[in-house]
Amino acid sequence: MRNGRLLTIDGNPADPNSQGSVCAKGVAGPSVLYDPNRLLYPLKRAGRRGEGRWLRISWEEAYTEIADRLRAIRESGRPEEFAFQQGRNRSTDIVRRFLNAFGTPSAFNHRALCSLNRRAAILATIGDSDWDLGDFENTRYVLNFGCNWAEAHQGHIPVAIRMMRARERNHAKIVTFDARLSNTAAVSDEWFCVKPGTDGLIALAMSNVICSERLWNKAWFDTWTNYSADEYAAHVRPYTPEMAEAESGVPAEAIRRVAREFAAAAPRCTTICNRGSHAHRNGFYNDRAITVLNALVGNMGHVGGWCWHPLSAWDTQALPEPGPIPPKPTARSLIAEAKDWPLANAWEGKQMRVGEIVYRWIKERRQPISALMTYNCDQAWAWPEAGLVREVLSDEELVPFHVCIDVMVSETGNLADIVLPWTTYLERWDIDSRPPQGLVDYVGLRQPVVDPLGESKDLREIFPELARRIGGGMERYFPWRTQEEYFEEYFRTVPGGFARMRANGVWQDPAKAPNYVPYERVLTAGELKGSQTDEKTGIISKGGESVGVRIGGVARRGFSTPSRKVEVHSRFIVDKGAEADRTISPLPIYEPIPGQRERLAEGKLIMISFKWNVHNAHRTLQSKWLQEISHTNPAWLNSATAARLGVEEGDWIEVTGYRPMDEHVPGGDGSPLGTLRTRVHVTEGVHPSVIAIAHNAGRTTGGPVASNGRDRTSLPGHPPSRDKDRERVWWEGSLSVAQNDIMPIYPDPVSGQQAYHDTIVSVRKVTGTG
Ligand SMILES: Nc1nc2c(c(=O)[nH]1)N[C@H]1C(S)=C(S)[C@@H](COP(=O)(O)OP(=O)(O)OC[C@H]3O[C@@H](n4cnc5c(=O)[nH]c(N)nc54)[C@H](O)[C@@H]3O)O[C@H]1N2
Ligand SMILES: Nc1nc2c(c(=O)[nH]1)N[C@H]1C(S)=C(S)[C@@H](COP(=O)(O)OP(=O)(O)OC[C@H]3O[C@@H](n4cnc5c(=O)[nH]c(N)nc54)[C@H](O)[C@@H]3O)O[C@H]1N2
Ligand SMILES: [Mo]
Repeated sequence: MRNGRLLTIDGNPADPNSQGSVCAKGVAGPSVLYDPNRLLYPLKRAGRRGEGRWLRISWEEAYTEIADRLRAIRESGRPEEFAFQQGRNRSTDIVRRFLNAFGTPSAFNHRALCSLNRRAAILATIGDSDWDLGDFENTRYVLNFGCNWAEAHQGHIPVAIRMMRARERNHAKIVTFDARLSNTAAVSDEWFCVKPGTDGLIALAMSNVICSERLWNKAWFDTWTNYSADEYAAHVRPYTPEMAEAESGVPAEAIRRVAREFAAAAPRCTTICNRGSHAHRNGFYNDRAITVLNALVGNMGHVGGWCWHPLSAWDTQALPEPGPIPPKPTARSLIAEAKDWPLANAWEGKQMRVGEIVYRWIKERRQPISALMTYNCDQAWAWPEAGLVREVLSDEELVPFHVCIDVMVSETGNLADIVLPWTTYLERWDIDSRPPQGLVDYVGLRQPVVDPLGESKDLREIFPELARRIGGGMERYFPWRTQEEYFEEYFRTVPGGFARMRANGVWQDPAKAPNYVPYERVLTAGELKGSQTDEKTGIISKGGESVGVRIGGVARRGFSTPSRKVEVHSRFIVDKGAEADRTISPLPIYEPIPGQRERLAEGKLIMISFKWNVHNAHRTLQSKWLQEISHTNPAWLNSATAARLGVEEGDWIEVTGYRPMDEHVPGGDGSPLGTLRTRVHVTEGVHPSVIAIAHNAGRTTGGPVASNGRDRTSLPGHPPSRDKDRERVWWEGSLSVAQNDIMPIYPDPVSGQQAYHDTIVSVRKVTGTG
């Protein structure tokens, strides 16, 4: 800081995850904070929705109007008609408190747009967590299926630094499967270019090699999974490396060799996967197959192996939420329950929703919505069929009242009735911690480094005020006079309390050990008291709940699955499927994407998407520092494909997206969805059946920096910008396309995960410019 102004940002060395490292997006924080297009005052729509005409209003006016609207809904006895739409955020405690106090279950999130399949696959298999945390720091071999950890991944820098240490210190080998030469593939020892949607098949073929060559850890598999290694060997026998080669394009010999290397490094080897493997129509099974590959070599929970932690954030038992806790809503929400997708909400406490169907279902009037509040989410831009989202948000009958809380005018905010200016993460408080990469949980405090600019406010101020004004008992759940008071109470069990948190920013209990082989833990006499053991299965239960499993006469904790073992075979998912009339395979299988082969044969391509290292989805596109580095997203085409289409570097093309041809998908009739015009980047670094378009470009709002000069509006009542850089947007007019306008809503029928990388498109050369 200098003279009260933030100049730059460093990492906190006390943070056990980042250990003091930040990425480009972190360093660029000041350019987000001082973005001249930031929202600083509440705005009310003046013209039609989406017309872009606004009136500056006072917080008093905003609060009054919102509270009156919400109070009427609450008092009508249909609290579910107030829906809340959130994206990735660190304020979940206060959001949950407000929605529960209000009594609405209509809490929509972005899970299915993001990581649902990976979570569901892990939950089905080990039960203990929905998040794998490979022990990269200590590993010798990493098998990466479609994760771009050097640029993206939810583990961000904490994963990347450990990967690089593994290479330098342990001479770890990193093998990456990606449909495109990502920067992760570039820093790997080997890159295999896969046809999209085939990672699960490659994992099954590797399993086949490991079984048939007996490279497995048979003793571990037979002890700790609910299926025998011999049975699994029989199950994977049809998935030969030759079959995997024919489907994926990865040579059978390479599949054999990598499988052998992976098994030889066990237990200090691990897989990592992400949206590349799971954001597919068959993604649940892909990630199941990848997860079970770890069980085959017996690396689960071991040093340098495939690990996890039961807590993906702070320890809520050691740090209980302060104050009076509102009860869970009793009202029901058809849209939130999304019962057509049996695994979305199958696990207690891991409600995942199916975000991509929300606006389609509102349009179909499956459930009336009287008021919508959007927060930290830009579904009108970042979600599939973004045009449909915009259509629904524009319709005052379908969405009679829309309040958007954001730091800048987004495509979503543009379609609101009231926009509330939110503080950036540099001006607000949050309790925060991430899945612990070091396998020991911790808690962090985000604290303001500067006073909120303009009249921007955080949710932690907005919600208590709204609760008081809505009244009817809601207010009693918000007894704190200041945010400091709330956190004072939150951190009372931390030695040194809030003062220590303010000084260090983070706390980790030194008595806690890394979560290695948690399943082996021997149950204490106290834990066993009053328990029963099932003779046949060895499952130990107490008061109707399973608490452990007897292995060779010893009572151990096991896994938190119904069998207390790794569920290679899952009856649970079969039963869940049956409830929704869906057939789910109990074992990992390979399911080709319906219709894909036929449409590729017609010359069509598969459109995939990816993220750049210097941008975070939508929320960094107004950073002038980051936009200067990356502001465009031409379509990557393999040189052979480009030759076939008769296009060269820089040529213009028209890309038409089609809906899936899939009876299990809403609207799955194969019809064209929309067309965009873009330019071509010809490269060897992409699969010949693929067209790859980066996610991080294509804004039409947010000012000249974010929109490459398309949006030059100034916000009413906002001070004119004194930032001269606004006139130096040298990338003005650069190509930037919104890919999601031609991407269909495509939920995996099993889980609801949006299939981001299965869009069928046709490509046509056009002359002239876009
Ligand atoms: N084509 C394509 N689409 C994708 C993806 C993809 O890879 N390809 N990825 C998907 C995934 S994984 C996800 S999780 C979703 C994410 O989609 P969203 O959850 O909608 O996330 P963002 O696009 O980041 O939008 C979040 C909003 O938060 C605001 N915001 C919040 N905090 C801050 C802050 O402190 N500073 C700034 N500047 N803005 C803030 C931004 O203005 C923005 O309007 O998108 C999905 N959409
Ligand atoms: N810099 C940056 N970091 C981020 C984010 C961001 O926006 N920017 N967003 C955060 C969020 S919300 C998320 S969910 C994570 C996502 O983190 P990742 O999942 O690691 O990243 P993505 O770019 O979504 O997709 C990963 C890769 O999948 C590849 N791919 C596509 N189809 C296939 C396939 O069938 N097989 C294989 N093997 N590869 C395929 C793409 O080319 C891409 O390189 O990143 C987080 N971190
Ligand atoms: Mo995500």
